This record gives sequence, structure tokens and C-alpha cells, in this order.
Amino acid sequence: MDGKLVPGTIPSAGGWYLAPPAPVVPNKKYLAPFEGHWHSAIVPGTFSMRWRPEQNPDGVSMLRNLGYVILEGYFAGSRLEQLQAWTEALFQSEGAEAGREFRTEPGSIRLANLVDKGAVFRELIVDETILAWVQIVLGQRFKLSSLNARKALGDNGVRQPLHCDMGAVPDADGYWVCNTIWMLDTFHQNNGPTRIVPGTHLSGQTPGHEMKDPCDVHPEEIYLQAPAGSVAIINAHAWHGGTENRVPNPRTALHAFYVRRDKPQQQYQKKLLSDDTVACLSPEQRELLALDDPENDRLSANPGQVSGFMK
Ligand SMILES: O=C(O)CCC(=O)C(=O)O
Repeated sequence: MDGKLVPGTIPSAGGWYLAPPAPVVPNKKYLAPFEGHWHSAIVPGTFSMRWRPEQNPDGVSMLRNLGYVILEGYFAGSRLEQLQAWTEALFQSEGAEAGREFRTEPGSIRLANLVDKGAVFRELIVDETILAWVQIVLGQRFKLSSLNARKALGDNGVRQPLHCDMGAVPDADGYWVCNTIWMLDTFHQNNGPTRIVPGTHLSGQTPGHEMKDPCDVHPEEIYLQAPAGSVAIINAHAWHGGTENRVPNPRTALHAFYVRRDKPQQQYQKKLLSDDTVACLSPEQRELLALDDPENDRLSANPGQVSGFMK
């Protein structure tokens, strides 16, 4: 990183892509035609060699039009192994307390406040390539909202309702929530992959507007399926949710969730981080966590933010 930090911008995203505010088309019927990738969650071809959005016009179109893109195998190898090991060790050590800083959920266990729980997680939140994708959704001014893990337990018999994170619909300035799902296990049809209804970020609505029961199967939902080590970037206004895990093995993912700078964090990082953690943060991490941002103090200090479905 070089140059001066401009408050509220994310230098590592490179500034190559000065995204205009995303167009909001209220009530536009979702699933507008899009170059034939409807049944594949993964951009076909040699996508794995082209991580950066500026090298991937198809991926950028997919994120803009369908509301998600998957970087297949993005952190496979030793980084995956390290994240798996740290995450599993935390699940073991926190035991029944796991995730209680945030919320608990039947059929799944969570870890919350991961920025405070390992350098490997602190690096993840400032991953340059992932931030460049997030910037496509949120524009230049955004911050981390939360970093959690979610493990859908084996044969759990429950699915999440479709939801938008934080119950968010786009406002006059466009999109304001973007989630990145770091797959620590392979996501396949039967082990509780995330489902998403492509294009619903364009609808200006939450699932409750259309569905009597957002737990139902939506006729146009698809499953995000990819090998362990892949990252899904999702416009979190798109209707999505975890599905039932029908196999004995659990399915674990990290959720690095970002929010536009003028909105509250889901978890107020400044309050959650220990002094030791704060002491070792880089300027860029401080900026992304909004530690020196009075506007964020005003917006986020008030507890009680919701996930979008866990009221
Ligand atoms: O873990 C998943 O598959 C998605 C979870 C999700 O959308 C949530 O917890 O808000």
C-alpha cells in the first residue's frame, strides 16, 4: 500500500474501478436474460486464472445482473488449510459459547467477532482482490460489517428463510450490503449450500413481499456449488439463505460481510476488539474496521442490528 489514506476509501481495492452507484430498478422483474449462465453457479472456462474483476467482464456482468459470482478455488491450498484449522480450533475451544456475541440458530453453529480471533482472519478482510469485487457492489466507501463463521450441522433438517442481509433494500444511493462467502468445505447440492434467487437484488424488495413463507423453495432459486477454497461474492440485497444439510458431515463457511460507509455495522467492531488486537492492526485494517470514524460510532454503537432473518 502506498500513498496517503483517504478517509473512507479502501486503498487496496486499487481504485481501478470507480463504480457508479448501482442503478436501482424498483420492482423490475428479476431474471432478466443474461448470457446463458442460468444453471451454472460458476463462470465456465478458465475463470480460475482470472481472479481480478478487471480481467473478468463476464464475472462483473454476473455480479451486476444476477447478484453473485464465484471465484472457484480462490484460496485453495495452504491458506484454505490454515483457515480450516483455525476455524475448527475455535469451534472446539468456544464449545457451547460459540457465536453468542451475535446470535444462535437451530441446526447451525456460528463463530462471531473473528477479527479479534486470529491474524489469518484479519488478513482475509483486506484481501485486495475480494475488496475489488465488493467495490463493484458498494462503490468506493465501505467498511467491514462483521466477520463470522457458520457451520451447517450434518443432517440438520432446517433451512434458513430466504432473506436480504440486515433486511436491506437498496436506497436512493444504491446498494449497501455485500457478503463474501469463503467456502471452507465444498458446497454441493446435498450439504446445505447457500441458495440464491438470481436477479432479486434488482427487485427493490425483500422475499416477504412475494413469498408467503420465505422458507419455501423459490421456483427460481439456485444453489451456490463450488469446491472448498472458493469465494462467492453476493450482492446481499439478492434473496439468499442456507439450505438443509442432508449428509452427516457439516458444511462450514466464513462470512466477511461489508456495508456502505453511511450505514451501521452489523457488529460494532470498535467495541468488540481487544486492545491487543487493535495494537497490531495495519492502517488499512483500522480504516476498513472504521475504528477512527465518528460517523460509524454514531451509527453502530446502538446494539440490536439483525442478520436479516434472525429477529
Ligand atoms: O451459510 C450460508 O449458506 C448462508 C448463511 C446466511 O445467509 C446467513 O446466515 O445470513
